[in-house]
Amino acid sequence: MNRYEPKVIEPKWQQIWQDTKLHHANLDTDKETYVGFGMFNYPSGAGIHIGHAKNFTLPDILLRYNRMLGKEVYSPVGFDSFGLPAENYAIKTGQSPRKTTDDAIENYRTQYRALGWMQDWNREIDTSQPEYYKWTQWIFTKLYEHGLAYQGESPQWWCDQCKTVLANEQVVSGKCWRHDGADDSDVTKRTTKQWFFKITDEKYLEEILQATDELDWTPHVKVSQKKWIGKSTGTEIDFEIEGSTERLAVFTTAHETIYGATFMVLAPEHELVPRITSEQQKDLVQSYVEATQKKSDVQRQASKQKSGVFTGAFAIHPLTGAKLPIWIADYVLASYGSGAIMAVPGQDMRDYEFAQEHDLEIIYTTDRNEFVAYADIKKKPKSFALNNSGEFNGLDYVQGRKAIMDKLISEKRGNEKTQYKIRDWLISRQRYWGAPIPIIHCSKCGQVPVAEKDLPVVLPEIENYEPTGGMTSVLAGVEEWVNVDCPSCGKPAKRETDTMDGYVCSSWYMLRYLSPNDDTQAWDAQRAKKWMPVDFYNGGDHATAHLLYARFFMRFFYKLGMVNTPEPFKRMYFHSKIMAPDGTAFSKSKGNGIDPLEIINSGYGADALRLYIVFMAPPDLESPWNDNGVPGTFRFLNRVWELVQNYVSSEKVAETADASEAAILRATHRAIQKVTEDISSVKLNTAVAALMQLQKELSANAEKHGFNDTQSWQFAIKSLLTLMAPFAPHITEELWSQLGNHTSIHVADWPQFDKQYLVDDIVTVAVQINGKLRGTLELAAGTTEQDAVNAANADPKISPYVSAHTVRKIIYVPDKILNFVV
Ligand code: ANZ
Ligand code: ZN
Ligand code: ZN
Repeated sequence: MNRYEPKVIEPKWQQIWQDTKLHHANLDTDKETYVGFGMFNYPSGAGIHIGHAKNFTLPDILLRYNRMLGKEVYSPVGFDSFGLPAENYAIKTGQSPRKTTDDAIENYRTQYRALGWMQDWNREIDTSQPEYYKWTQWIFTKLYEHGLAYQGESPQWWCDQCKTVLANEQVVSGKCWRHDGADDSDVTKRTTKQWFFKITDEKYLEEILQATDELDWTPHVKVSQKKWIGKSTGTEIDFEIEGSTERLAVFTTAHETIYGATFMVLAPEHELVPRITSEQQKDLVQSYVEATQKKSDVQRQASKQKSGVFTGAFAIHPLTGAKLPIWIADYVLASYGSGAIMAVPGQDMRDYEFAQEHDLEIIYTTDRNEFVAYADIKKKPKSFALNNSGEFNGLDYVQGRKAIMDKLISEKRGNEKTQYKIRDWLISRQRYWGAPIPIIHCSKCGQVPVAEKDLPVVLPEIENYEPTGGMTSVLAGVEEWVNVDCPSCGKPAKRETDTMDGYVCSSWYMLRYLSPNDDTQAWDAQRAKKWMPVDFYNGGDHATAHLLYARFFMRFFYKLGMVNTPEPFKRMYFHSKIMAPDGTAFSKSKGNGIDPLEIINSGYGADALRLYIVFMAPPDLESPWNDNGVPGTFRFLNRVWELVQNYVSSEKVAETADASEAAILRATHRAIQKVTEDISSVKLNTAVAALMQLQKELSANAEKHGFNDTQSWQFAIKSLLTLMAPFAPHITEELWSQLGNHTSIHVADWPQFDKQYLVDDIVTVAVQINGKLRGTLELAAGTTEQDAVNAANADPKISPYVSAHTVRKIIYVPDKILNFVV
C-alpha cells in the first residue's frame, strides 16, 4: 500500500489544477453564480501567518462546496499594496516600494498556492499597479463630479513619525496606530487642507443605516457599523448670550431636563470662544485651548478629572431667564453636535462631576431630589415626575418631554435635530506610496479634475522617498511631474501632490475582480449584475471603516446605475482570531507566530492544516493554537487514506447485502446531512467532526466484515471523499483518481442524503391488552400503526394474547404504546 505523502501529492495536484485551469471561472456564465473571498491582504515582508490562513480557508471551503452544488464559482485573489509600511521600508533600505511590494507579493503567491486555495490566478489584482489605480482615480473624478469629493480645511491628527495626517480611526488612545508604543509621542492637531469624501451626505448615510439591519452579516459587525454612524435624534436649543447678539446653539437628547441647566460648556475650539471671552479670562482661556489641542478625543472624554475654564460670559436660560455662566472644557467635543452643551449636573454625570469640581450650582429635576442619571430615568420615564421645572412640575417624564418640546417649539427656541457621530471620510495623505489624487490646480480655473483619457496619473519613480516633514508629500518636489498645463485653459498649473489613503483602493476591489484585465472600463456592468453582491465575504476584524466605505462606494455606483444592487456584500462573516497556545495574542515581539508554510513543509501538508484550522473551534470563537492539533488531523487523513486504499485493493465479497450494509448506509446518509447543513451555516468544526465519525464507522465496519461489492460501499466511499473535498482538496483528489475517476472530484456532484436512512432510532413500544402490559416491541421510530400491529402479531410472546380474543379497537400512540381493546 502507498503511504500518504502530502509532500508528493499536494504540489502534484496544484500543478494539475493550474494546468487544467480548474479554478478559472467563466465570468460570463449563464449558470447560478457564487463568489466569495476573505478580505484581501496587504503584502508585507513578513508573509502570511496562521490568521491569514483562516481568513482564506473559510471561504475556500464554501466556494468548493458551492461548486459541487453545480454553481459557477469564482475565487478571486488580489493584493492591497499601497500604504505606509512599504514606503517606510523603502526609506530605511533605499529600495523602491515597487520592488519591495513585488517581492512580497511573489512570496504571498507561493504561500497562497501551498494552502491549496482555489484562487483564480489569471485574474490577480494589485491595487498599486497603474492598471488598477487608474480606475481608483476615475472613481475619484466621478465622486468629484457629483459633489462628493471636496477639499476642506480642518484640524487633523498629525503623526510626527509618519509625517502625515491620520484619519480618526487611525488614532488609538491618543497615539498613531503605527506608533502606539510607550516611547512614541502623542499625535497632535494641525490645521491643513485635506481631501474628503462626503460620506455624511444624508442621502447616503440614512440609506446605509437603514439597510444595515437587513444584511446577513455577523450581528456584532452590524452593530459596529451602526455605532460608527452614531445616529442620535435630539433637540437643538438656542441660548442668548448676555450683552451680545450672538446665539449659542446646543444639542441635547434630554431637553426635558432644561430647568436643571445651570451652566453652559463649550468645546475649547468652539468658534464663539474668542468672541465672548472676557478680557480678564483671556489668558487662562488661551492656555487651556492650547493644552486641549494636544489631547485626543478619547483622552478628553476618558479623563476622570473634569478640567475647564470660565470664559467670563453668561447665557440666558430661554425658559427662566436665569444667568448661566459659560465655561469651556475638553470633555465637550468640537466635532459633535454644535460643539456646545447645556450642562445639567442633576442628571448628567459628567456635568455633575464638573459642577463639583468647579463649585457650580446643581438643580435636581426629578421628584427624588437627588442625582439620578438620565439613562436611568429613560428606563422608566413614567415613574419619575418633573421637579424644579416651573409650570411643568408634577408631569411625568413622558408627558414632560412632550410638553417642554411643544413650548420650546412654540417659542421658537428649539427644534428637533438629528446628529451623526461619523465625519466625512478623510482620504488625502502627504505620502508617496499611494494613488495620486487626479486634480490639477490652476490659478485661473481652480481645481480641474484630470479627464478620463489622461488617466492614470502615474506615480513618478523617484530616488528619495523621505517625506519633507512639511505639509506636502515628496511629490511636490518632482518638478517635471508637478508642473503641467491646465487642461482647461492651457496655462501653467500644478498637480495635486497628495495621494489617496489605502481605504480608497480597497473600497471597490470586489468590482474590479470581475474585470481585472479590462483597460477600457473599471468593471463590466453585465458581470456586476450577474455576480454582485459578493455571496460570502470573510474577515477577522470588524473592519468597520472598510465595510462602511465599500458600502458608500457601492451605493454611489448604484445611484449612477453602474451596478444593480446597492450593497457590496450579501453575507459578511466575522471569524475570530487564532490565539497563541497560552491564550494570548500572537505577537511579533514574542516571536511566537506560526508560519503556515513551516507546518506544510514539515510533512503534515496543507490538508491537515486546513482541517485543523476549522476543526479547532467554531470559526467565530477565539481559540488557542494547539501544537497537537495538526498531527491529529494528519492521523485522521492517514486513516482515510488507509480505508480507501484497502477498499481499492481488497477482494470484494460479491454477495448480497447483510446487516452491516444498513449500518454503512445509515452512517453515510447521516454524515451527508450533517456536513451539508454545517457548511451552509459555517459550523465547520462540527462538519469535520461528522467526517471523522463517518470514517470511524466505515473503518470499523470494514474491519469486521470486509468490503462487499455492493452499491452501498461504493456510495459510502464516494460520499466520504466528496464530503471531505472542500476541506482537504488534495488527498481527496488523489484518492478519487485512485478509484478510477478521470475528472476532478472538485467538480463532482455533492452527495444527496435520503431521509429514510436518517430515522434509525429504535424505540421501545409497550404492548397492552385492555390496558395491561403484555410485552414490548423494539421498533424503528415512526413505525406506522399497521406495521406495529404486524410486528405484535409476529411476536411469539405477544401474539397468543392477541389471537385468543376478538380485537374491537386498537389505540396506538406512535413510538410509545400499542393497546388492543378486546
Ligand atoms: C443635556 C443633557 C442632560 C444631556 C442629561 C444628557 C443627559 P448622544 O446620545 O451621544 O447624542 N453632548 C452634546 N454635544 C456634545 C459634545 N459636542 N461633546 C460632548 N457631549 C455632548 O448624546 C447627546 C448628549 O451628549 C447631549 O444631551 C449632551 O448632553 C451631550 F441629563 O444635554 B445632553
Ligand atoms: Zn505614525
Ligand atoms: Zn486653467
